[in-house]
Amino acid sequence: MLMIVRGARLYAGDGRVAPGLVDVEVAEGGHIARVVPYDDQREPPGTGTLVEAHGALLSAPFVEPHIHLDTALTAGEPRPNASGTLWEGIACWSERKQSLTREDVIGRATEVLRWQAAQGVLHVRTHCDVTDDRLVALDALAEVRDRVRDVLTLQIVAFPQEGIVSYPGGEKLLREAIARGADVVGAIPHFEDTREDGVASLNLAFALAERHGLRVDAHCDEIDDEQSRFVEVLAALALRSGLRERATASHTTAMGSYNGAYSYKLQRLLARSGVNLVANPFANLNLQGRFDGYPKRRGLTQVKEMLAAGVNVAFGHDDVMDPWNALGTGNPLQTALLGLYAAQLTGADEIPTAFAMITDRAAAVLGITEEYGIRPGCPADFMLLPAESPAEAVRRQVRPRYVISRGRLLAHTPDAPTQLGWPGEEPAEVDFTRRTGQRS
Ligand code: 17E
Ligand code: FE2
Repeated sequence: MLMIVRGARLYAGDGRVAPGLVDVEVAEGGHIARVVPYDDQREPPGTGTLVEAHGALLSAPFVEPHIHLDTALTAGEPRPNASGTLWEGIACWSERKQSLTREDVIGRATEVLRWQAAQGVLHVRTHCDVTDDRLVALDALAEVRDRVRDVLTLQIVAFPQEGIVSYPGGEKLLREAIARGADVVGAIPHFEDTREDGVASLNLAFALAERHGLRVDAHCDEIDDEQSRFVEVLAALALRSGLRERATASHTTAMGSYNGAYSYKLQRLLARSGVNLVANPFANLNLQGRFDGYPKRRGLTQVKEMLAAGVNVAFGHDDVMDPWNALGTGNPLQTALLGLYAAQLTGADEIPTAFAMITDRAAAVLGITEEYGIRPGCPADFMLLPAESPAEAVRRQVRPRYVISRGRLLAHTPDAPTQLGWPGEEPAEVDFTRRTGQRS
């Protein structure tokens, strides 16, 4: 045995926790051998690392379904995004793109992946701008993907930031990016010059994905225009091509402006099509509503409604210190907390769903459901969170105590208790898990 974790609470997916405590045994090869009920009388196996969980929450790792590693850590270069719009962000990036080098991209992307791995993220889908004649970022990220292969999985989306049809040479660059090893085909229909160009760009993206056996993930309707309706085109193409849950619509913020009658039609279509949605609350609370007076729109997709309609929805971080968000840490628990407030997923039964949206629901976006989870035969990728439930992990924004990748300890964050010298009391450790009224 390589490792045995004793006495953990098991996150069972879909926001739920399995009853009782479990022991998880990791075989020499780095995969999960057994998951059995915890028995404090049982002798631990003589070999392997013994981890006493003391009831901590054991979960498959966080999954980042949407980030831009090529643009990360470039905020303010060559100038800040003063208006805070998506459009000025794209303009700033277009300038910064001119000075990209392989080392520059590898350095920044690797740094953010280190942050994410330390915070329990072991599966990442990054978008990569391919509207660049040299495809510098694409080649660099492909190199990063190879370098990190033994600890985390990285999917690269060929993302045509400045368009496929409207950008000169856009289609050729997209094809070239696929030839050079992109995993997923991207698009940005709302940024194309005309509605027809937008539709044509989606047709192209799906045709390429079908031909090369790839997935599709489009930045789609990221605009406060209630007439931006490319998500229906994407869903129809997903249905007719058979790509279905292999297709994802990211952002879809225009949905926050659709009328009730159209929203109903769309909920039905999206559910039938099997497509995934990814909401990025940091970016879109920041970027949307910038052309509104008051009342000012929130610029988020219909998270609650689409979940209720049976659509898979996940939360992504999108940016870490780049032209679209000057902040960002890559920590999915922050994404989940912000997202659940933005989408008003604040009911007691909805808060655990926000945890699912950064774990199993995000894994479904990446299409890694077979190898993702705490089951015999799965790679031993997991984390131990110092929390009794998914809702507690989100509420207290805990850092994983241990991050295990392929049965190997990847990151360790010791608990850091706070001592409080409250008037009239001896200095004592603060228990942030205490419910109101429990103090004697
Ligand atoms: N590019 C884009 O089109 N939209 C975004 N939210 C980001 C980059 C981050
Ligand atoms: Fe994005």
